[in-house]
Amino acid sequence: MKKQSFTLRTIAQARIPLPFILFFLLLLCLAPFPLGFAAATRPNILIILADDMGYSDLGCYGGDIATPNLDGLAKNGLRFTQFYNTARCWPSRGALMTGYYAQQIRRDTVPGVASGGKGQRPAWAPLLTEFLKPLGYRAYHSGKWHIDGKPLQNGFDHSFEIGGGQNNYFKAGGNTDDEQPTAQTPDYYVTTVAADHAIRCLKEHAEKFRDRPFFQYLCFTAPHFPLHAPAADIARYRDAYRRGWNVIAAERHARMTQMGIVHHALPQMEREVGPPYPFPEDLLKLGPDEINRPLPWSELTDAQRDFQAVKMAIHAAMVDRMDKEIGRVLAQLRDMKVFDNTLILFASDNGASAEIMVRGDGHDQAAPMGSATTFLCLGPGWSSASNTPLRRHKTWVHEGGINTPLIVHWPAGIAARGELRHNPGHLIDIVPTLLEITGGKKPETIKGLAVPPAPGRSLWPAMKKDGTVTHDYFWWLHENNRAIRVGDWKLVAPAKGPWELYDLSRDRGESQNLAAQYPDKVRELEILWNKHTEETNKLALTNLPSKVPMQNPTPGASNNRKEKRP
Ligand SMILES: [Ca+2]
Repeated sequence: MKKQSFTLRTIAQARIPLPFILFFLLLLCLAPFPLGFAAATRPNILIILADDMGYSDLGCYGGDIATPNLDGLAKNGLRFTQFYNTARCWPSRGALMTGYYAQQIRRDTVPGVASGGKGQRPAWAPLLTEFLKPLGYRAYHSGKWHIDGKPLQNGFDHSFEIGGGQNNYFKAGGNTDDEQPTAQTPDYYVTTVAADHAIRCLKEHAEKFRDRPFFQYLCFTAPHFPLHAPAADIARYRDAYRRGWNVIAAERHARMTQMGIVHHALPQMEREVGPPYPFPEDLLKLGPDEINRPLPWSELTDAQRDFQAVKMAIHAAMVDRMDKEIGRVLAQLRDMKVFDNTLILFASDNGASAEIMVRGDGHDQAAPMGSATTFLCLGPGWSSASNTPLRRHKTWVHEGGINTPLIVHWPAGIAARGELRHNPGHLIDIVPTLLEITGGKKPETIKGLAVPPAPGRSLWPAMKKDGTVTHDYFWWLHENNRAIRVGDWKLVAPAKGPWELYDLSRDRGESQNLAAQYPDKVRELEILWNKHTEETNKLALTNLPSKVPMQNPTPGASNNRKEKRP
C-alpha cells in the first residue's frame, strides 16, 4: 500500500493526462489477480514409481506390454530418454524425495557410518513433503516406502505402506494403513490395493480439501520379484514370449530406434554375467528349468524355454496390471476435474533385475507359476531384454541398471504433446523441479543446521525446451559399482573391474570401451569421481543423529546384502 500511495502521488505531481492515470489505476487493480490466480491453481502432483521395471517395458518406450494408460500420458506429455536413478530401491527413493545423492544423506553405503537401508537422514534433509506443506499441499503415500522414518512422521497425511518383506503380492501381512494392520481379502493383490488407497485419499481430498492442492506419492512394488500376478492377467501373455529374449530384445530395439528414443547399436547380452548375488541353493529350489545366465535362446531346452517364457508372461502381466490400476487413478483425477492441472511424473526406481533368489514362504514347483506359493524372479535373460537396448541390470551402474523412462504429463502447464526430451536428468532433479514449478523454497537452515547445496537442477526449462538444462556431472556408487557422466562421456566400473570409458552420444549400449584410446579422459573423470566421493563421505559423516552405531569399517563394504527388502 505504501508503494502504491507513493506511486499515485508521483503520478499526480507529474500531471499525467487523465486517461493514462485511469489506465494505470486499472493495471494496479488487476495486478494482484495474476498472483492470486497462480496460487489458486498451483498444480497437484502425482508421482508414480514402478519397482525394478526395465527401460523398454512400456509401449511408449518400444515395449511389447499393453500399457495404454501410460502411453496416453506420454502421447499428451513428454518422455525423457536419458533419465537416471541410482540402481537400487532405497537409494533411489531417498534421492527422489530429498534431492540429494543417496550417500550424501546416508541412504546408500558410506564407510564408517550406519548407512544404506539402515541409514538415518541428516536433519537438513527432510522430504519434499516438508517443502510443499507451507504451500498448502496435503500429501498422501500409497505403496512401497524404503525411506528412513515413517511416512506419517515425514509430512504425509495418509499412508498405505507395503511392508512385511514384500514377499507376497497376494497377502496383506505386514502392510499397514496409517500404521494399522490391513485386512486380508479373498482377492487381495497389492498393486490393486495400493491404487485403491490412492483413490480413497483423492476422494477424501475432493470432499474435504478441494481448495488445497495435493501431492500423491504412488509407489507400486510391481514388477519387483516375486513374479506374482492374477492368473487371468498371466494368461493373456502366456504365448507372447515364446520367441525368446534375443528376438524380443531385437524387436524392442527396432521399435525404439524407429520412435527416435535411441540411435545406437544393440549390445550383446553378456552370457557370463548372472545375478549380482549368488544363491546357489535357491537356484536348486527352482528346478532344472531355471537358468542364471542369459544364454542364447537357441541353447535352451524346450522345457527351459516354456518355463522362461511363462516367467516373462508374469512380468508382463504385472506391468499390465499396474498400468490398469494407474488408469483407475487417472479416472479419479478426471472425475475430480483436476486431470489437466495435475503434474504427473512416472519413473522406475532402477532397471530390471537379474537377481534370482527364493524368500518368504519358498517356492512350490508344483503350483501354477506366478501364484501365491511360488517365488520366481525375472533373472538375467529376461532382465537383459527388459533393459533393452542398454547393458546390465539393477545394482550395476552401467546404463541398464540406472536408466528409467520418465513420463511427464501436465496439459495445463506444458504445451508440448508427445515429444521426446533427450536432456539427461536424474532423480536428484525432481525436488528442484517441483520447487520451481510450485514456487516452493528450501530454507538456508533447518533445525539449526546449514542446508548443504543440493546436486540436482530443475528440469522445468527442459520440459519447455529440450537441451536447456546442463549438469556438471552425474555420479553413481552402489555396491562398489561406480560411474560418472560428464557431457556424453561416461566412466563406469563394475565392483571388481577396471574403469571403462564410453561415448554415450553414439554408444549408450556401452559396447565400445574407449578407455585405452583416451587415458587422459579416464584420469580426468576418475579424479572427479574420487573428489565427489570424498566430499560425499565427509558430508555423510557430519550432523549425525545422537546414537549412530559405527559400521562398514572397510571402504566399499556393503551392509546391504542381507537387506530384507531390496
Ligand atoms: Ca527397485
